[in-house]
Amino acid sequence: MKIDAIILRELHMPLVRPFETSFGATRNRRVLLAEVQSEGLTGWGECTAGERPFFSSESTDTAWVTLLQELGPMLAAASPEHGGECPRIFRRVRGNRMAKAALENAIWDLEAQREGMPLWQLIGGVRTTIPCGVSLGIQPSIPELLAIIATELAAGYQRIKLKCKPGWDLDVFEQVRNRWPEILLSCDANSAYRLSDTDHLLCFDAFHLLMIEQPLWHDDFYYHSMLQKRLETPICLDESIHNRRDVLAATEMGSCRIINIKLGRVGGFSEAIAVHNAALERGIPVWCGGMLETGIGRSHNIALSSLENFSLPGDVSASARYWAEDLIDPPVTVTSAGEIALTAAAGRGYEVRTGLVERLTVRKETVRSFDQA
Ligand code: OSB
Ligand code: MG
Repeated sequence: MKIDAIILRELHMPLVRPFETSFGATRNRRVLLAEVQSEGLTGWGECTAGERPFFSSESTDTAWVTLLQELGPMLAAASPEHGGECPRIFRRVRGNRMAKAALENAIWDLEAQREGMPLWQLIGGVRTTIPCGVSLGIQPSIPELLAIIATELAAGYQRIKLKCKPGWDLDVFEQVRNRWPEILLSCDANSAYRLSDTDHLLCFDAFHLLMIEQPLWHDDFYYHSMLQKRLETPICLDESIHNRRDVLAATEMGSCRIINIKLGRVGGFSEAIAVHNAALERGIPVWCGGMLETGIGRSHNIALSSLENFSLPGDVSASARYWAEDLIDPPVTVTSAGEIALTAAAGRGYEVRTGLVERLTVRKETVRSFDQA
């Protein structure tokens, strides 16, 4: 398909409540969207880079420059027929996976629209509903956290994930487990611990967590494998997994028993599917992570979650948990059974509210293709 225009936008959107992890708090999102126009259709992608390079080395600003100067012109010159061609188109650019994913996912969205089929079916999805959990940030106090958990369980969510760090872990798990002995409960440290914390981490086993996500270094497999040997609780890797080869390394070394897949972290649908398939072949269950996306990134996460091996509840939840007004129509809703239903609509399955997008845009630039440059 001929690429007629690639438009980058930065939108400012306040979260309905701040989200705090072991690496910091987010109140206002600087959202980077890619709009790819082709033959009368528009595909949308969202870059999941954070405002600061604290989760990964990318940030809103690094992704903006990379998209505008490198990836955008490469895509404009390529006329891809399929989203799956994007990794080859971008191959000379190292890393910058969240920036790449914004464009690649927009091409998959376009391709699904062109084929008149739902994006989730185009990628080979088989689930018609996906199980949902919530990721709860570090709170000012344990009673405040307990009140939020009660609300989310009443809404139907199937799994509660608690952000943790030294000083916000064992006491929290104990009080949550005292009140809810049976719920699916997990935690996510975002690399807040070191191997020297092993004795402390072994105490997590008492709370029968479904998993502990990324306890150690963001770029590590080896020390996680040493920890997993001693820990009963399954380790789930998030930050460490960037591609299919990482799945092979992590599973061969025994670094984890579960994998979190994020479209941005692995560079888009092609690699996310490859990671999914590699995990499936090795008997490793996966689930879809979240990066505080707007409805655009969320719609892509929903499509991804329809693949066979997404057997555990993900961090993909309702629009209203993040935004007063989401960028899509209808907003994402979750049933009282804690599920999101896939729809039969072509493409991403949710209309983009272009008027609202325009109103929230603070920066907008059109990619200049190489032949114009
Ligand atoms: O580690 O999964 C993470 C948010 C920002 C950065 C990293 C993570 C998260 C979340 C939020 O856990 C998931 C969501 O609700 O979108
Ligand atoms: Mg995580």
